[in-house]
Order: sequence, then structure tokens, then C-alpha cells
Amino acid sequence: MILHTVPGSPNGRRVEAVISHLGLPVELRHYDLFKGELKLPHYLALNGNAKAPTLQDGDFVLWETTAIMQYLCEQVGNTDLFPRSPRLRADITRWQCWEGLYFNAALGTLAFEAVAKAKHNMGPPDAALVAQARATLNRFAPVLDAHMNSRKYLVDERLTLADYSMATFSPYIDKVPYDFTPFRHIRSYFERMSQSEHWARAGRAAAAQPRAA
Ligand SMILES: N[C@@H](CCC(=O)N[C@@H](CS)C(=O)NCC(=O)O)C(=O)O
Repeated sequence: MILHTVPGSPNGRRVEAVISHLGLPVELRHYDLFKGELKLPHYLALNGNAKAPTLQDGDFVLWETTAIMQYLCEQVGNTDLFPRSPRLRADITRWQCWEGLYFNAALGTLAFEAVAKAKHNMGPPDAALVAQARATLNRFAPVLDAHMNSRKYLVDERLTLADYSMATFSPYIDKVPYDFTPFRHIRSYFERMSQSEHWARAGRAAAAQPRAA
């Protein structure tokens, strides 16, 4: 299998954490987002969204990290990260949908607008996008914070795919223009994730590469 990815990208990191957790021999192929390499014809042929990562398994091509992470677990029959119980599986998928639609959509927008753009000389943040992302976090961060009150992980008191998904933009919570201080349960949860073996390993691997954000 091949993972086409952008070194240092948050969405790449979550998949790389799962690859590490599962001990899968997946070849990483790197693209430079800021040099427009996701728009090269051979990449667009794999993923017309010009987004990364994309998994290639023989003639099967899969994009969207949630689908990739679930597929990787299925490939090795791993039931720790993605248990077979319909309720646990639905609960994990629920949080993966939620983070992609709300929490990390907003936090990722702030990371791009306020951190990545400055770093790559891409002009000022788009004020309307920043305001919208902040409003989204005002609505949804309290939901996650309340859920994480007296919990270690999102689902069933064990590390699952939901946690690797939720942690995607966790390194940015002190870098973006949003005050996470009141959300102490989110903060301690993300601190715990930063120590977790495969999430940390994927971060170290990313740090050894040129940063995407
Ligand atoms: N929902 C997608 C998000 C992928 C995504 O936005 N990836 C970023 C890198 S972290 C990207 O490719 N950005 C380029 C762009 O949006 O033009 C997924 O989960 O795979």
C-alpha cells in the first residue's frame, strides 16, 4: 500500500498514527502542498479534490481520512481501534463525522488562516473565515469539553480511531486565535493524546520533514 501525503500535514498525521499503531508496511509518498504538487496531473488522477492524503492499495484508491483509517483497520482485522460492536462502531464514526464537520473543520481553518498562511507568506488571514471558525468553536467546543469530563478517551474508555481523528489539530490549540483556556477537559485530553505512542511517533516523523502548516 502507498499513502500519498504531505509531510507534516495534520490530516496525514492521523493516518500515519494508525499505520504505526497497526504496524503496517505502507510506503509514504510525499508531496509539497505549497508548491502546488497536489495539483499535478498524476495526483489529480488519484484524488480530484487536490487534497491529501490518498491511499492506494493496488488498483483501489481511497481518499478521506476517516474512510482510510477504517479501511486500514479492516485490512488487518484490528478490533481495538475499530471494534466490531455496532454501537461502538457507530459511536466512533459519530465522533469522526462530528470532528470533520464541526470541531476540526473550524480548528483546521484557524490553523491554516492564522498559522500556515503566515508561515508560507500567503497573505493575511481571511477575517470572515476566522470569525466563522471562532463562532463554530463557540458552539461545539463546549460539547467536546463536557463529553471529556472524567473520560480518558472519546469512546468506551479506550483509544480508538475516534481519538486519532479528534487529535488532528491538537498541536494548534495554543497557536490559533481562539482561547481554549476554559476548556480544561479538552486540554487535558489533547495533552494525553500528545503522549500516546503512535500519535507522538507520527508527529516526530512529521517534524523530521518540511512542515505543511
Ligand atoms: N476531509 C479531508 C481533508 C483533507 C485535507 O484538507 N487535507 C489538507 C492537508 S492537511 C489538504 O490537502 N489541503 C489542501 C487544500 O485544501 O487545498 C480528509 O479527511 O482527508
